Amino acid sequence: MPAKLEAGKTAFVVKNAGKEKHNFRVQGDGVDEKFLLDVKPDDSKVMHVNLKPGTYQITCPNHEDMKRTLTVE
Ligand SMILES: [Cu+2]
Repeated sequence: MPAKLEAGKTAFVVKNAGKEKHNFRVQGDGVDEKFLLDVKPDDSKVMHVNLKPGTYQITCPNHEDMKRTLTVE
């Protein structure tokens, strides 16, 4: 996924190409979204969010080492 995005409505298409269940959490600036159910291997889900300019943390709640910082401009 990109490290930077334009502010506004965004759709994250989250594809699980691994062998374990993953989730996708976006946190920051009043936003805290994740999938109700994990994304299974070989499955994909779409998350629609409206992001204001700021810094967001992207994490997988199932795996502590999976994190990214997203900058929205
Ligand atoms: Cu994970």
